[in-house]
Amino acid sequence: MRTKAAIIRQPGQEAWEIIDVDIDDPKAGEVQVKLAASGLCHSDEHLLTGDLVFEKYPLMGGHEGAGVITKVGEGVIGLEEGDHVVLAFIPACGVCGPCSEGLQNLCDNGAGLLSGRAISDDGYRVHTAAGEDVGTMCLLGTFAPHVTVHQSSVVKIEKDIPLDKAALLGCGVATGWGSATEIGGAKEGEIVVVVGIGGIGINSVQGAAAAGARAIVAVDPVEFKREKALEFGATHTCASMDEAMELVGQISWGKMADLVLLTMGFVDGKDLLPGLLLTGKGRRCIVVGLGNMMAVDAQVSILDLAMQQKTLQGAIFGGVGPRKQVPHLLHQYRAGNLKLDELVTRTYRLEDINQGYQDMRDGKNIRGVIIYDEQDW
Ligand code: CXF
Ligand code: ZN
Repeated sequence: MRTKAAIIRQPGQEAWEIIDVDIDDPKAGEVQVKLAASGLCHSDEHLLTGDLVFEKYPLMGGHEGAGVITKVGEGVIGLEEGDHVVLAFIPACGVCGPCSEGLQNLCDNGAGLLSGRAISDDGYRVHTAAGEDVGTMCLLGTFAPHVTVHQSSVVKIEKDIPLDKAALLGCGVATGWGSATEIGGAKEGEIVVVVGIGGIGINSVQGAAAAGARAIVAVDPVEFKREKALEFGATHTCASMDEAMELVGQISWGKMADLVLLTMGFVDGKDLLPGLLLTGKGRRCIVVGLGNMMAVDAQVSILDLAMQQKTLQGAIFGGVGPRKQVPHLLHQYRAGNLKLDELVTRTYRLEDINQGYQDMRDGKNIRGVIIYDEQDW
């Protein structure tokens, strides 16, 4: 079928371009989904800046979304037409080594995340524009009202959950919450510092609050984001890591934080040094955000890291597989322990995607969301 999509033709392109795209019917293991919404994550902005470079262009952006299954390919298990689903940026095949060990967020199919290729026998040939293969962001390409995706990327959800909110579980909510609660292991009574309050950091704040942290210090240069963090459970705010250094020193009586989460939209190698200095002896500093994909330099005091027995760790999708974490978080939403409605600052039509990204750059959004409706389908 023919649909439209926001794509870029090359890394470093200034703006998203809306073009017509033809979508194949689902082949074995795939489903076609009519999307209700897609979140605007900072990682798609990395495509524009060229900090993330894929193998295949043109490339459809978008890697968190939710919608309704419209077609089902052969051999698909546990999904049928009419099912409501979240599209998660991490695939989980269920049978590879990491999946079998319960590490679904590290599924071997994730190897293709940054390729643009689809998980199918013939690679790219799922979406085409004027006969030419089109790649997809993280096996999804949710900046389109219809997509054909592999079942590994699809999580069935209950039908009473509003799809425009469920969409956020495909990346930001699961990543932010799990990085605090699972990878970071935030516990009752701890001091947690979250650096960067966007669609991921804000969910680390609410995860840390749910875990019972006694102090949650939200660090962001943008005042609006600091105020939002307070609504999501932060107890203190600072404009910079330098400022946080003094505050965390005071509230911890010099012991510093139990957990530091680097959730900025762009993490620079130089950010590790202050991140680790904010981290207490024997405590944990987690890198959640991305920087330039080729960057290898980082500033770390080896002496401090070794002598103070600190842990420096990465995190992907909050450390939990999407088929476990998405339903879990939706139960938390129903129980009133997870704010989703309040995460959405502004909504946009696909045609206004560049405004959405400008608002992100201007610090106006916690999460901007593209909404699809009859006009798009
Ligand atoms: C990223 C992880 C690397 C691929 C793009 C998505 N995660 C969150 O935005
Ligand atoms: Zn994302």
